[in-house]
Amino acid sequence: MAVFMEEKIEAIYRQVMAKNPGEGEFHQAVKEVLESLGPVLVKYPEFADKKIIERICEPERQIIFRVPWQDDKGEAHINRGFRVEFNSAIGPYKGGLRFHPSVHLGIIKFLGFEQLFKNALTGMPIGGGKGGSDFDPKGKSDNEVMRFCQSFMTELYRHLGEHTDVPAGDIGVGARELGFLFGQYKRITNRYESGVLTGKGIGWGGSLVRKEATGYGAVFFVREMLKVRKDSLEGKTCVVSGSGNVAIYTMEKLHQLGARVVACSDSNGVIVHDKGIDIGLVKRLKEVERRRIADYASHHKDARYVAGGNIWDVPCQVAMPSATQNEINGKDARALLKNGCIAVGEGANMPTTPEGVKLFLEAGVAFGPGKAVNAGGVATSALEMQQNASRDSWTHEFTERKLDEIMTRIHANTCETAEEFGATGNYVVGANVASFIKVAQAMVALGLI
Ligand code: NDP
Ligand code: 2IT
Repeated sequence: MAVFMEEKIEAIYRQVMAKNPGEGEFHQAVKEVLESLGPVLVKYPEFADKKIIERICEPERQIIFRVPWQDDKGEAHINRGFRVEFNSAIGPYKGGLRFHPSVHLGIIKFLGFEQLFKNALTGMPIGGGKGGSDFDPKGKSDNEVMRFCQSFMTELYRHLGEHTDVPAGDIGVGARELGFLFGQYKRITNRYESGVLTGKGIGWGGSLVRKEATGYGAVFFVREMLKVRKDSLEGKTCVVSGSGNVAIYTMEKLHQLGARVVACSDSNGVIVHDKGIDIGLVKRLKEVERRRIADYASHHKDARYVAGGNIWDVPCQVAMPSATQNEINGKDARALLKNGCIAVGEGANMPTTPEGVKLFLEAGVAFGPGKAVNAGGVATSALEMQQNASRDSWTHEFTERKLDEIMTRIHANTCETAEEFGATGNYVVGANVASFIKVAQAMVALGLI
């Protein structure tokens, strides 16, 4: 029976690859989830009868559109916009927008696929979607970014709505971009529909703690993984890749819990500061001045900048990849293990290659996959939607306590599910199985749609 199910799943995977050519990241994300599902189909044969896996791998709707805009010199540019509305079985489509030159349909589909499972894990009523553009905000003026965002929303607005599809930020989309996007949505629709976007500014419908939530939540998850092993973050040496939204607040919470972060990075290089990264300085350089991490070294003579360096060569006990997909390969995983790494918490989406994941699991380190570890961001987005719906605003303490409870619950759920399905300690299986069952049960209940 089990072997038959594995073969059935293998056939579905081959079909997904054939139907979605050239989308390597999407194939990778699908494969990782499908590999966990054999025992699920044995326990719930109706999921196979009703072709839930085949349906879950096919987005409900995919939107691709032209985004024309003018730069400050009056020259015209054309970018491509995407929104993939993956699954709305348990709530409106929810997920961020990524603006980065590497964006193409396959990237948005992998992110949307991950998102639908992540959102199910949060326990909140949110479906999965993702969007973005190959626009590069780096080096653009505020006015150029505004014109781009206005043009992007001029098409996207017709697909959105607080009960339909609710975007937020991701790489290259932060408070500035969300402001311009919300402004254009409000202007076109003539509605102050706060719940249509999350990650908004505090003065115009945003939630306290949303900015910090992904990073803080990721650290709460790692804290829980270490607790199971009768260990803690106190005194641990940590490395956090990236220096954007997720990385900054990961570093801040690690510091608050008594750990020492010795390195962070951007796509140009790595900063190593054995005394501990000066998080206030990173915030100022990246959030306010929009500078490169290289500039950190001119403020601290005892810090080292390695242009083009590999952050995973910096020895640490806890690694938190928080930049982008496939940033830890097999070689990096081996370097981390050799240097004594005992825990890996994925703040980014799919930052570890399949070979890297295999090595971490075989070595028995505490490995937390992105769809569980970084779910605090979207969970707090759902808390923002709750506040918008009730026209309320909660305190920082209250909201952070809720986030902590959600992350602690996700950890317990993934841990228990792994155990129930014969994979004790394997959070990859726990996260894939727990979230799949939740979405699949809703899809069965809603009929063949
Ligand atoms: P930001 O744009 O704020 O920061 C991204 C950081 O990662 C920057 O330091 C950037 O460096 C680096 N980076 C991005 N792309 C690459 C690349 N191709 N190679 C090397 N470094 C790169 O994004 P976020 O912090 O919001 O997102 C980081 C990760 O976390 C992404 O995987 C995202 O999907 C995930 N995530 C984000 C959530 C959120 O709420 N924001 C929620 C859950 C997950 P540089 O400036 O040089 O490009
Ligand atoms: O990957 C993610 O979970 C996000 N970028 C956040 C999504 C959201 O809707 O808050």
